[in-house]
Amino acid sequence: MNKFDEDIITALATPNGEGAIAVIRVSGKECFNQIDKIFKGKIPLSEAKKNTIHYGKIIYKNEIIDDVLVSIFHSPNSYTGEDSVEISTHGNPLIVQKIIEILLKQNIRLAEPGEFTKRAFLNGKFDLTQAEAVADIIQSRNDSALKGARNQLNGLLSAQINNIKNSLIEIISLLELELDFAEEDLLFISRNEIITKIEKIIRTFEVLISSYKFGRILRDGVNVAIVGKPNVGKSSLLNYFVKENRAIVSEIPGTTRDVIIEEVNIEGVLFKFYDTAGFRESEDEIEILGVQKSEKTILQADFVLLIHDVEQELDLNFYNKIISLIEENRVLLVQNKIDKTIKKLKENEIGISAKTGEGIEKLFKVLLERIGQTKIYTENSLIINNIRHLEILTKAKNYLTNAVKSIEENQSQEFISIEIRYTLEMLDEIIGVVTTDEILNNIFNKFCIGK
Ligand SMILES: Nc1nc2c(ncn2[C@@H]2O[C@H](COP(=O)(O)OP(=O)(O)OP(=O)(O)O)[C@@H](O)[C@H]2O)c(=O)[nH]1
Ligand SMILES: [Mg+2]
Repeated sequence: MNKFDEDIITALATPNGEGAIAVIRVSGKECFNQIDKIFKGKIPLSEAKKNTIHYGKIIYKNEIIDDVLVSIFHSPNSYTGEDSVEISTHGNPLIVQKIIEILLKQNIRLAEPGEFTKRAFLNGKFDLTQAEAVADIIQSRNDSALKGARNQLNGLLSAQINNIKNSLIEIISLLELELDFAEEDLLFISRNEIITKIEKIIRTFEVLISSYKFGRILRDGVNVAIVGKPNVGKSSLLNYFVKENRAIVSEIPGTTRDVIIEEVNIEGVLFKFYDTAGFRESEDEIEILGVQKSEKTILQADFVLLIHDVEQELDLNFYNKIISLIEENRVLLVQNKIDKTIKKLKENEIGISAKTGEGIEKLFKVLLERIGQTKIYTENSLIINNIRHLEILTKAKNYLTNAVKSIEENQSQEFISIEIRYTLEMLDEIIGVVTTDEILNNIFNKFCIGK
């Protein structure tokens, strides 16, 4: 099973700190023997029935360290695919530290970040996209991101990639058969048929590639800057979103000086709202710094809510200054304080009151529409959120586009099949049929220790 090394590794699998229980993981060939040196239960773990749980004590140099429950998993029926043990201790960091120190004296070493999952991948428990999904599952902070990660762990992306691989392999084998009959000038597959098939695959790639933006937003949240002139109600709006007095609100212009960030979950999508200092010329050094920060926040935002006091005239210079910082279609002009006026808004204008909450549902609706495709991407559709996948799929798409070009230019089959071969290499890289240490390290270093 251990294709890559024979070390036994260990790490704390639960969060550091006090808790009801802590779980220490150990994995590696015949790790039961090593644990038996410090575990005293009814029977030695190495003689116990496969995949069972045992009560006992961790004893080292005659000192009882803790009463523990030990679960044993025999290869291949474990997370890593190797022989593994999970020791559940009382959730005291001191106990955990002691037990790990003792384990390290038993020819066991500390696991690197993601090493358990890396071993699971190398032992064929799942492919690379699924291993990556494990990290996403742990880190998902909203429903949609979690669903996406679950789909990926369930192998939705791998299945899609494997389907595409199969149809490309079919095309290639027919093309290469032609080589054997080169003298007879036979075509085993019509060029038009290849083009139709390849173009269908290119479209699949395009859908996946264009899902990235949405996928990233699902995972990391949408950054929305709340900006405007002083006193228009930016902080009031932030407070309304989070339903508490998070930012100071006052009738004095120039109240907010720093950027205040709050996360809000709207229909399963994570939004990060940035309340900023109001834009105006100021002599006050701190306020000037605040305005500079506001500008920076706009540059990094996915969207800008440009808040305007409905009772005031729109300052076009100011509006143009804001949209010079970010594309216009990422700016939403929001008329605030509509509770104070009987003024009729134009049909496409968004009117709200940060005081009464009027219009805010509509604002959310527009925001969700703007981040887009909420309707196109339904629960089970495949969304990529991983830059590695994005880059590989983009390359794969280019190779296939070249393949189509070769056909259209009537080039011989070698030129077509080489592009298809390159595409296949790309697909293998996604699911991890071929990997390098560098790729693996990049992926697994982002995991936490113990996973
Ligand atoms: N009637 C009414 N008053 C509002 C509304 N929103 C904000 N206000 C009032 O407008 C004043 C300014 O509100 P803030 O939320 O502090 O405005 P701001 O844009 O954060 O101001 P700065 O931080 O100074 O840039 C306060 O007195 C609020 O109570 C609203 O929708 N209706
Ligand atoms: Mg404010």
